[in-house]
Amino acid sequence: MGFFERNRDELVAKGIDPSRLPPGQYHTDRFPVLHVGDVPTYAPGEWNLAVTGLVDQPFTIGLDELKAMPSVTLTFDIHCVTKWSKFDTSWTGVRVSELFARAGVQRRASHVVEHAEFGYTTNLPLADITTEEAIVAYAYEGEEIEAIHGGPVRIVVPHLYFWKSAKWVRGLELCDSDRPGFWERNGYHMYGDPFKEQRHTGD
Ligand SMILES: Nc1nc2c(c(=O)[nH]1)N[C@H]1C(S)=C(S)[C@@H](COP(=O)(O)O)O[C@H]1N2
Ligand SMILES: [Mo]
Repeated sequence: MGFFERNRDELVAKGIDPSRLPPGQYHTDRFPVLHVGDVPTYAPGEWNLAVTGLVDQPFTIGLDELKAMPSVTLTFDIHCVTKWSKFDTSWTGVRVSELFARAGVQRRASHVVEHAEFGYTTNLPLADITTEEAIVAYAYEGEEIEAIHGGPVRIVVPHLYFWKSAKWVRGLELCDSDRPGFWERNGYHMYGDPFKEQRHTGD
């Protein structure tokens, strides 16, 4: 029996529904760290997030103001395209839809580009970043997010591969077309549904 089958059997043995594991993935209890480039550090008060593009009122929000907004704590399974999945991760933050409501999304906006530190970007349809589960997260398991995992603030969009969840997010740009981000220009899928194994362009 191969690694992936054994890994799936482990889930069953633990009483966890194996259908939570997308095809071609294995589960791990570890929390791997994955990114290109450096981990940024911020002086207190330095981090902020800009909501721009096809909105009526573009704005920039700091960390204190973000934390003062209505928050949710939600538990998700996350799936990285490099084949690890981690179950029951808990994140606290503000729904992206709350931020967009404040900005007033224009009718022709159809997609969003997440802009992160050092030029990392990723794209997704507006509908996918405005679900009940898509959040601008500032806590992981009740604690501040560690810098290596995207702290102080990252996006979490759990239903897509985890590269769609920008760490160190600094901007959300509303667009009227689907513009490929960093990995999408480098061969990854424009949408990235883990249950359809949309890893690469053309999958
Ligand atoms: N800014 C930024 N965000 C990023 C990445 C990156 O390289 N830079 N990598 C993505 C990928 S491929 C994954 S799997 C997750 C990894 O998050 P983690 O390191 O907290 O596990 O971050 C995503 N967000
Ligand atoms: Mo990833």
